[in-house]
This record gives sequence, structure tokens and C-alpha cells, in this order.
Amino acid sequence: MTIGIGGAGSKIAAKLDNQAILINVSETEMSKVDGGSRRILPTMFAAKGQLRGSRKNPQIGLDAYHSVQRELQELIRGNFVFCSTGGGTGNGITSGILNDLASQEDVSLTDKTCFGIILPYAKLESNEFVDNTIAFLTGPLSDAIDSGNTGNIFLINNKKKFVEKISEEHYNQMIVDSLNVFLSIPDKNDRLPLLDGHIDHEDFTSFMSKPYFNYFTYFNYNPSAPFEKQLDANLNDLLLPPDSAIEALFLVEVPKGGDPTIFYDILQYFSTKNVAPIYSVVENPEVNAPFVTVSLLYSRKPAELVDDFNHISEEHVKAKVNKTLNQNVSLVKLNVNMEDEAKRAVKQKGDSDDILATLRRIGKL
Ligand SMILES: Nc1nc2c(ncn2[C@@H]2O[C@H](COP(=O)(O)OP(=O)(O)OP(=O)(O)O)[C@@H](O)[C@H]2O)c(=O)[nH]1
Ligand SMILES: [Mg+2]
Repeated sequence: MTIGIGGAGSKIAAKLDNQAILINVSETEMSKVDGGSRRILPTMFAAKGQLRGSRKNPQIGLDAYHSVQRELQELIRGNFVFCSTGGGTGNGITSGILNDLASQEDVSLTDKTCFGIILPYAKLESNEFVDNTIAFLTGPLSDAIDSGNTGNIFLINNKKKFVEKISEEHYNQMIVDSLNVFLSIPDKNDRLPLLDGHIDHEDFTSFMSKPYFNYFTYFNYNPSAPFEKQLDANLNDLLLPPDSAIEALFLVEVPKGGDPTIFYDILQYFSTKNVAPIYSVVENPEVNAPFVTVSLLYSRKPAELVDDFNHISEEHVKAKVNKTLNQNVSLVKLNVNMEDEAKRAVKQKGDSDDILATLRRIGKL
């Protein structure tokens, strides 16, 4: 199930899933979204709030979160949440959800929540959107990821929308179409004749339950050309560009009677990156050429995340982003010494299971 929070989150969730639950503090904005099923209107305490939304103030969204906290904690389990980081509602309510996740004990694999997060294009959008985004990325999002309690995070980039002057409706459709290519992987494994490997629903859920950023792309694959070049040439510019992969998953669809061995070169590529992907090869009579869908999971520290966000902005915005960053947070470069970290864990908790848990939490296992 899909949950959409705030303006952007609701519009995208409703397009992705006709059973989506939509959440907005603004009745007016909510009434303009078609589709989805249930709608939740958290209670606002500020006068006139119910009509006007959070007015780009995440604190108002966060306050409203408390009126639906219990219900949302249940609803998000094992589901997919969409929000933008620029406004007040999606940012504020999702910050509440992430703060709660960060303070929970371990969340089980099937209860993990994935997040689709829409980032503003700073060059052409307001300062508040930029400030709110930085506070969100470096605060609640990073804390929740560090706790290991989130599933995959998809960072959706609005740059293309503004640069190519694409209508909101069309851009949302592009995002949803793209997500559907990735999300259809387990169904294709169910439905189509399998030629090699296998990705079943459990494998897919397990991949989606890891607290990393998910970047995926897909393209017609030419088996006689290097995979790496094709991966670079077919960047999915609806998402933030990836960093080096920690884990990967890919599906190769070959035409009827196609060569089922072309995936070995892709495995070879990942082996040079020290990644052992899960994969499968299916025969799809609807494709005319081999088609590959590939997903990379990667990790980012808060400062690097803001840096990524910087890269989608233009030069003159970077100064603005840096200024905000200096005012808001002091970021220490994390140099984790494994031995110190392990000793600290022993001192605190006193048994080796905890050390392993700690190493897992800091992403070293
Ligand atoms: N891709 C996409 N981006 C959107 C859409 N609507 C808003 N945005 C972006 O989302 C950010 C604004 O956030 P909204 O989701 O409108 O704000 P909100 O969460 O409803 O919060 P408030 O309106 O401030 O209460 C900006 O960066 C917009 O460019 C949409 O339909 N699609
Ligand atoms: Mg709104």
C-alpha cells in the first residue's frame, strides 16, 4: 500500500496506487487530488490552518502529526510513503514518522517502510524549500537511516521538471511509470518463463527493506558492448545520481528464443565492484531486444546528501545552500574506527551479539 503526504506526496501516491491513503492538513489541497482511497486530515491547531495547509512551515506539519501519530505508525508498516521536502506538510509529518522510527527497537524486515522523497530544484524554487530540505536530509532522514529502521529511500529529483518545462501532471506520470518498471520485477518473475536465477517476492521485499538509498534505471541492453558504459549512458535523471553500490539487483528480459547467457557480463561488472547482486533472467515475448532493469543500493552521510542536493542546484544556489548549512548544522566528518566502536559497544552492552548489531548499524557488516 502507498501513503502520500502533503501536496506532492499525495499526487504521486494517488497516481501510483488507486488504493493509496492520502494525508494533508489542507482540505482545499486534498480536494484537488484525484484518485487514491482513504483520506486523512490531521488536526491543525493554528487558526485557518485547515484551509491553508502548513504554509511551508514543517513545524506546523509536525504539530499536526501528533493528532494522527498512532494511526500512522500502524499504517506505514511494510508500506511506501511519498512526500516532498520543500513544503511544510509532507516534510513536517514525515519528519514525525522518521523520528519515531529512529527511536524504535529493531523493525522487522516485512514491517520496513520505504520512502519516496521529492527534492526541490533550488535554482527556481523558493529559499524556504531549500532550507526545509536541508533540515530534513540532515536531521530526521539521517537519524532514521542510522537507526537501520527504514527500508529503501528513493530520492526523486525535480530538476528535469523545471529544466525541460514539463507539466506537473506529466512529470508525476513519468515518476510513476519509472517506479512501476522497478516495482514490477517480482511480478515479472512470477509471470514470465524463467531462464536463470530467480527474484521472488521475498527476495524483493528483503532488498527493499535495507536502509539504503535506492537508485534504479533500465534500458535496452547490447550484450556486445561494456555494461558499465551502458549503465552510465542510461542514467535515470528522475532520481538523484547514485554513489558506488553496496548491493545490487537486476532483471534481464530477453526476447523469445533470446540468448539466456548475456547476464554473465553484468555479473562480471558487479564482481569488479565487489558486489554480488541478486538477479534473474526471464523470457519476455513482448520485448524486441534484451532489456535490463538494474537497482543499486548505496549509502550517504548527511553532509554527502546535502552535497548531492547541491549538485542538482546551479552555481549561484550552492552559496545559498552552504550558507544555510553553516547556520543550521555543524557536520563533523565521521571517521568511524571499527575497533573503538566495538570496544564502546562492549563497554555499554557487554556481549558480542551487541557488537555485531552495532557494526551492522554503522553499515560495516
Ligand atoms: N514532482 C512534483 N513535485 C511537486 C508537486 N507538487 C509540489 N511539488 C514540489 O514539492 C515542493 C512543495 O511541496 P508540497 O508537497 O507542495 O508541500 P506540502 O507538503 O503540501 O506542504 P505545504 O503546502 O507547505 O503545507 C516543491 O519543491 C514543489 O516543486 C507535484 O505534483 N509533483
Ligand atoms: Mg500543501
